[in-house]
Amino acid sequence: MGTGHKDGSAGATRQLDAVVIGAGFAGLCALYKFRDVLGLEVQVYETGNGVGGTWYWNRYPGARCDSESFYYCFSFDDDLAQEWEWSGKYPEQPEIERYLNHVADRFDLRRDIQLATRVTHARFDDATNRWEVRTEHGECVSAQFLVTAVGCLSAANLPDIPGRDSFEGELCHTARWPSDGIDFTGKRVGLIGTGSTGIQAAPVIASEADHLTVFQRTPNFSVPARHAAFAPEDQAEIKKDYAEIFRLTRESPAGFPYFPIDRSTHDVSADEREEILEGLWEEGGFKFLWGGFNDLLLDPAANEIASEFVRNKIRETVKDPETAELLCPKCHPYGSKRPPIDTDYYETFNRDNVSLVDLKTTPIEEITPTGLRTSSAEYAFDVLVFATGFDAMTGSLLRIDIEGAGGVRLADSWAEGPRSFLGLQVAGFPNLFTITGPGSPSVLVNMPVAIEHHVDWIADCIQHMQREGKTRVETTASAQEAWVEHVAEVSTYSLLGRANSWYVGANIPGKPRVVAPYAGGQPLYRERCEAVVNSDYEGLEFGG
Ligand code: NA7
Repeated sequence: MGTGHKDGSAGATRQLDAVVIGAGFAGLCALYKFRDVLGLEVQVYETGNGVGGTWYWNRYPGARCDSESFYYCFSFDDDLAQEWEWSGKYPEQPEIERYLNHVADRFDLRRDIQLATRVTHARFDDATNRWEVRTEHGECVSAQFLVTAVGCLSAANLPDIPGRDSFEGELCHTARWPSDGIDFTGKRVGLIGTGSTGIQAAPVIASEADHLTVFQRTPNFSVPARHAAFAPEDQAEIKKDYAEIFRLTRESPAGFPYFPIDRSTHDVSADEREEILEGLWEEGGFKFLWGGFNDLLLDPAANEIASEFVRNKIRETVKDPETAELLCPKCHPYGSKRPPIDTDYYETFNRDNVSLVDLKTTPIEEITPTGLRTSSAEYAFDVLVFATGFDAMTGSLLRIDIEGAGGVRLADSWAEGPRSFLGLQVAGFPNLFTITGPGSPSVLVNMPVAIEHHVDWIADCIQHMQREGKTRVETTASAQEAWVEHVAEVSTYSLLGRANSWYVGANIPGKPRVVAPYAGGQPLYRERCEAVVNSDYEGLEFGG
């Protein structure tokens, strides 16, 4: 750390109102709101060479959104919603990246976004109530507010498998995909990981490669997406209803323009149940989780019925019974890991050029210069694809060295797991706001909806400070403690804690096991956020 840093903000070249870290959905939305609505001077820093966040980085083959396009987008500007044309139900990565670039251009956001710039340090100065923010290029700026828009699934997890760096072919993590792609033609490809990403990528890679070997540690329950292109009349219909669609996304539990059906699995006969599940399977998408019954994530017996339905679909689809059985999840309830949706995933295992390796019985021992060795066999590959996920929820925040009041580091504050008030503020870190931070519904809600809510809440808080002439805002330790307890309690009512998933940090060796997102649903969460505002910000202390 240079002397400028030790001297507080003396080394800062610019005095800003806010620094926003990240230029994905959250960063773009925050810049628009803080700069163009609040009139603040804002600088956005983004590691990537382009805007888009998740949709800039995840350019692997088959990358698609799992939420439907017409509500996986911004609602803050009517004209934007009316003029953008989505091509179909589940857009592929390039289309969403184009949308976010369009947003950046349409609102003239680029002039305040510095690309290819990672924020490395942020230090709160108690004397000035300002953040000193440093980048990898050695720049230093001072800002009253630090707003993280770093994404919940941004810190790629590249497992430290022995011999990893000795591989002489092409090795790539799906979230760090080369911009000019990888040509799989005639190649032998190894794919590690069968989460949403591996499940989207496998069918596309298999259609191009000479041979694809999928290495599966935990099988997943996947439901068909049933992607379809929009006809012009679909677009017109959506646009006519946009106000109502966006209202529903704000009011429904998961940020979709639909409310879950209020019916228990046990309210209907076995035949009716089968018919309902069959209908949802045909319709495709996330609706399978909440469109038939209200208890799949609450009642293990109800969940087992839906789980077995999916297993039977896998057994019907995959011709080789041994492969089918390996693909059937048996150790976690459906939905306790983030449920993937797919296009021809299980069908892919009927291809002659695809094989499945079960890492539970034959774990990877090392990566070799020519491929990979498990406890039972050696495999030769030209390309190794890591679809091994992310250090979710906290990884992208903790990769920045954030030092709060009194020199306390965020990494130390969160050594036992993330702690926050509403997932928006952290005790001991004044003037820091975390968009979709741990402890907020975030990944359990359609992300753009969760993001817009947070950006609005933060903007209201900043306006409140401006009105009151305050320069410092901080959550109290007791408000944070109460929220952390509430988040933990709510999580016990759902089956979310029952799987070794990234929701609980179990995919990262040594990470404390905590259900990081708030599982109480959007309505309850928004009510709590609103109650804080209406009680003159009970739980926050203002100063300066
Ligand atoms: P996920 O859902 O975390 O999936 C990662 C996959 O990689 C999963 O199958 C893991 O097995 C597997 N994995 C992770 N580490 C290893 C090692 N060391 N060895 C073998 N296999 C491993 O990440 P995705 O990118 O698919 O999806 C992330 C989210 O993005 C998704 O949920 C959506 O919200 C969008 P495991 O299950 O841990 O046994």
